[in-house]
Formats: sequence, structure tokens, C-alpha cells
Amino acid sequence: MKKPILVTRSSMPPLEEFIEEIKPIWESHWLTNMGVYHERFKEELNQYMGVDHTELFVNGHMALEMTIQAMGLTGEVITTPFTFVSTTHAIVRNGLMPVFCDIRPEDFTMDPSRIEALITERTSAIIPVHVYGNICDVDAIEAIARKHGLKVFYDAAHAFGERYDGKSVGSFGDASMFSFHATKVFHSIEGGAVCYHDPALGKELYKLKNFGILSEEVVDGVGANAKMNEFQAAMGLCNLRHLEEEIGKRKKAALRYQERLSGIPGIRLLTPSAGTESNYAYMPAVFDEEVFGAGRDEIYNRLKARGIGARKYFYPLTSACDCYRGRFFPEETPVALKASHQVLTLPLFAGLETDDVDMICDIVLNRKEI
Ligand code: T4K
Repeated sequence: MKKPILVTRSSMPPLEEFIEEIKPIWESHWLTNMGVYHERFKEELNQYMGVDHTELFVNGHMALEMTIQAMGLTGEVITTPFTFVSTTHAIVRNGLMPVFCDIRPEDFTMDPSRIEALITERTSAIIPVHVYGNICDVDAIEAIARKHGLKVFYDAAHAFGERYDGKSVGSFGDASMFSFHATKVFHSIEGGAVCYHDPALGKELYKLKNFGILSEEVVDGVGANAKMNEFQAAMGLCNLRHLEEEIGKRKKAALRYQERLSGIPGIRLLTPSAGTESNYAYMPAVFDEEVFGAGRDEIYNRLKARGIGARKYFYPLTSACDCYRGRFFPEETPVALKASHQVLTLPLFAGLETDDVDMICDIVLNRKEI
């Protein structure tokens, strides 16, 4: 059997390029605390994304937690249960109550038509997720937020590098969080960033990630430590140079999946919606057992038996996680609950060859010659 194929594989810049990039660190001995790489990375991200303000973090989760805190959110936050646990945990760890809104069946993002019914006098914000890089209905969500005086903070962990309706994904809402984890289309080993509009929010974010320290003698906030270090920033700078190439390779594999699997009764591939310049972050396939004859779990096991590590992103719903049992109720979001039982994210990364995609599709389709 060939070597296992996992759901993703971290992209690596050429080793020599990374070594060249980090050599000056040996001369400077400056490893962290907003060094030159940190500042350059921030500048280059602003330019790449076409935004004015970005703050960097040690990882995406801390960026989420600290932005929620910096925004001064209170009471209830409307969010989605169809996401990685980080989104819900960040709300709960801030002492807030997540109120789960159901998702749209077509792209699994928050369903704007269900938001208003969830708003109470305690609601302070909406935290939607551009899940799999599918951009939410930002116009509808932001119109509701404006009407009710709510903040909008997007969990854009999956959406780095995307544009929607010609606009940068970092420009929507009050702020957007990006994850630069090793498993993402673009990474800085671990890392995260928040794009925001209000400089006052930026000041709060900076204080929170750096103990509240503004200068040697001024500590103006009860902050923690969530700084990105210089090696992370150097990896980010290297990977940014290769991002377009990376996305191009992913697109090739994604289109091959579409050629092979779209039109098969009982299989639906979630493809980027119109108006989205996609980063091809994930390859979610939805299996309708009654029509296809095999359900998601059977396909997962079938692939696993052949060394293919597809993943059930996102099962269970965050509202169904053990730590939230008896506290949140997954049945309240039936579309999300059904999606969590039907979706399987198939392997997708830049090094995935057409032959690999074909082999995976043959196993999914149970072709006899495999
Ligand atoms: N919001 C959303 C919507 C998110 O999806 C995430 C993270 C966050 C917030 C929080 O952002 P971060 O704090 O993580 O920056 C992975 C990632 O760890 C996580 O970043 C990601 N979402 C989540 C969807 O997936 P696992 O537990 O599935 O990772 P793991 O270790 O099983 O890795 C998956 C595959 O990736 C492996 O089979 C092989 C490959 N891989 C993994 C690692 C760690 C590599 O090729 N290289 C590596 O270094 O969570």
C-alpha cells in the first residue's frame, strides 16, 4: 500500500529559503516580543489583504478569545455550532453565553433568516464562521447587526486569502480572525491574526496579548501573553511568497474532485459560492445515505481501511460536545445537526496529485478495480 494520505499536509517553503530568512535572527538574538519579523509580517499581511489594521497572535484561538474580550462583549453572543470547538470555547471562556443559530443547507454558514428570532436585550454580538472558507452572507448579517446595534466578529480561520464580491475577506464586520495553524492553506506554524477597523480595538488587542505593557513603566491593562514569535513570523513571510502557487495546486485537486464526484446521486460537494475567490481550504462532501447507498461513517471507514485519513469536520457540533452536555441542545439547530452526520472532508493539500484524487474517488465510489 502507498503511504497514508491524511486530510491535509502542511505546506513547507523551500528549506534554503527559510534558512536564509532566519539567519539574521542568529545575529540579532531577538526571538520574540514584537521584533522586526513580527512588524514586517504585519505590514505584508496588510498589503496582501488590502486592509489597514492587523494584529498578530500566537495562535488563532487566542486571537478569538482576546478579540471577544477587547470588544467588551457581554451577555449573549449569536454564533454557529457548525465549527471547530475553538469558536464556542472562546465565547464560553469569556463568560458569555453562546446562542446557536442554525446554518444554511447550501453552504453550512450561519442562516441570516434565523438570526433576528434569537436576539434578546442581552445580545451583544454575532460571531459567524466562514466555515471551510465559504463566505457568510455578510450583507444580510451586517444589516441585522446595524439594525440592532450589535457587533459582528467573523471567525475567518478558514478563509485567509479569499475575496468576496471583489472585497478582501478581512474587510467585513468589526473584525475578522484568521488562523495560521500548520493545517491551514497559509500558516506560520502556529499563529493567528485579527483584522479590524477601529484603532481603539487594536490598542486593546495589543495590550491583551502583551500583559497590558505599553512601555517599560506603563502597564495599562490586565493582559496575558499571546505574542507571535519571530520564527513564526519568518515562516509566515516565507509562506506568503508561495501562497498563490499553493492555492493554484489546491484548486487543481479540488476541480478533479468535482469532475469525479459531482453529479453522483447522493453526493453533494460544497463548492465555493458565486462571487468568492476561493482558497480551496477544504473539500467537504455531503453523503445522503438513502440516495447514495452508503453513509458518511461508512465512507470514512472505507477510506481509513485504505490509509486515507478523511475527517468528520465538524462532528460533533460544538453544542453536542461532552463538555457542554446538558447545557446546550444540538436539536435546536436541525440543519447543522444533520450536516454534522453527513459531511466528510476529503484530503486536500497542494501536494495531492491527480492520481491520489482519483484513487480516493474510486474508494468513495467503491469501484471494483481498487
Ligand atoms: N476557528 C475555527 C473555525 C477553526 O477551524 C480553528 C482551528 C480555530 C478557530 C482555532 O485556530 P488555531 O488556534 O488552531 O490557530 C486542526 C487544527 O489544529 C486547527 O487549527 C483547525 N482549526 C482544525 C479544523 O483542525 P485537528 O485536531 O484536526 O488537527 P490534527 O493534529 O488532527 O491534524 C490534521 C491533519 O493535518 C493531520 O492528519 C496531518 C496534518 N498535519 C497536522 C499537523 C499538526 C500536518 O501536515 N502537519 C502538522 O503539523 O485540528
